[in-house]
Amino acid sequence: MISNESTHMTKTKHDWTKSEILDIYNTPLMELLYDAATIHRKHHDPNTVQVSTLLSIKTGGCPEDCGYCPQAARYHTDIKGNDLMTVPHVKAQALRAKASGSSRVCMGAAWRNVKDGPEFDQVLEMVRTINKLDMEVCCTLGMITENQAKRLAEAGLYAYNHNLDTSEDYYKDVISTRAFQDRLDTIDNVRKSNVTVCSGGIIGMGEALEDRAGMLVALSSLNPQPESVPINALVAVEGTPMAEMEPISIWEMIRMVATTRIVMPETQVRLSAGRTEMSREGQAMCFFAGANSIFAGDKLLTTPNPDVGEDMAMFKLLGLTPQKPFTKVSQPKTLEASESQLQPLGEKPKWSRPGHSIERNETAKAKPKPSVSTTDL
Ligand code: SAM
Ligand code: DTB
Ligand code: SF4
Repeated sequence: MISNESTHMTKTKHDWTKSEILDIYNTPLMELLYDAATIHRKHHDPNTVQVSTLLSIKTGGCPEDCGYCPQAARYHTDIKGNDLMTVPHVKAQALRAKASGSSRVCMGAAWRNVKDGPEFDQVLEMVRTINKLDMEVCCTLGMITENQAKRLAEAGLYAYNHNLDTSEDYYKDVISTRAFQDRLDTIDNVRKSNVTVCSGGIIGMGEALEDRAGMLVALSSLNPQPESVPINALVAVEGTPMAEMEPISIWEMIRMVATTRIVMPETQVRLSAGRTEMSREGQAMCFFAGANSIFAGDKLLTTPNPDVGEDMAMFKLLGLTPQKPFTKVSQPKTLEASESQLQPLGEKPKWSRPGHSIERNETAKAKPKPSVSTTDL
């Protein structure tokens, strides 16, 4: 049982311990749901869900070794890569997303980090274009410096997504090409601008419950806590090191959402990747447990997501309404490139490259790409 003191607390707590979080996660389900729903109602309208559309503006060919990711060049997946999208293409996609009820466009690029130059300038123009459509704009472009975060802010960026992914301990078993601290540093750089922070992680990568709790310790200790926390279920993609992972059960997702809601009462908790495997009943329990955001559209970045019509039918059934843009934080102003106060610094930040060996990642890298059999032709 969560004490009354914490259930009715108004001041956000930043010093949750792993054992406190594990106790919450393992609370008998009916009590956990009741506690999470009570906290949810104190801070949010329980009938409103924020809807974001993902857009992969640069797909595949990434130099990193994230063990879950189909876009890492070193693994042999079926992803069709593409160069950076044009601004008119992005605008057309954003208009489609707006017409289908999304309040936010989240643009993802398969980059390790942002480099100053024409491609980043093009992304800044995408941000200006979408903000002028009166939609919230989010980017997830890998690691960024303070100057780059501030330039995105000037262009009108609403949120920057950079996930911690898992606990600091388990992180070493997932990625070797950058360290957990680099992620914290990027979040810190975003915080130095007035862009909101979106950071969460993935469950179902073979981590222990302690790792799920450890990730929530790290996220909830950020001050301020992230405005948005995506909880993804691993999408196990053929060719990645995690292709054979056992899928999580819906109960694990419900518990993870409820625990996130309790330790981060004000954040928007996003029921992210993995919804194609969830029933409407399962998703309804996640919304009851405090999830109040989803990705809509039939594709995440490279993998399938439920059809938007099906999602809207689910909303109708549950009496849920899509959240209007800029409900939580007001719309940023867009400065045109010609009015910018900030110059590209051409920095060469010292992001780390731990480079230790992760057996699962090495094995997936060494596997030959499955050749197309002649009988398939
Ligand atoms: N390259 C940038 C980066 O890594 O920060 C941005 C894009 S990256 C695809 C954004 C996030 O998507 C990752 O941090 C991870 O949490 C999530 N993600 C990637 N592949 C996934 C998968 N197979 N299942 C679930 N989530 C995934
Ligand atoms: C997040 O936490 N999940 C989204 C978004 N932020 C960028 C990405 C999910 C990607 C799932 C695998 C894919 O479609 O490639
Ligand atoms: Fe690259 Fe991002 Fe995928 Fe990692 S998660 S391999 S950085 S696209």
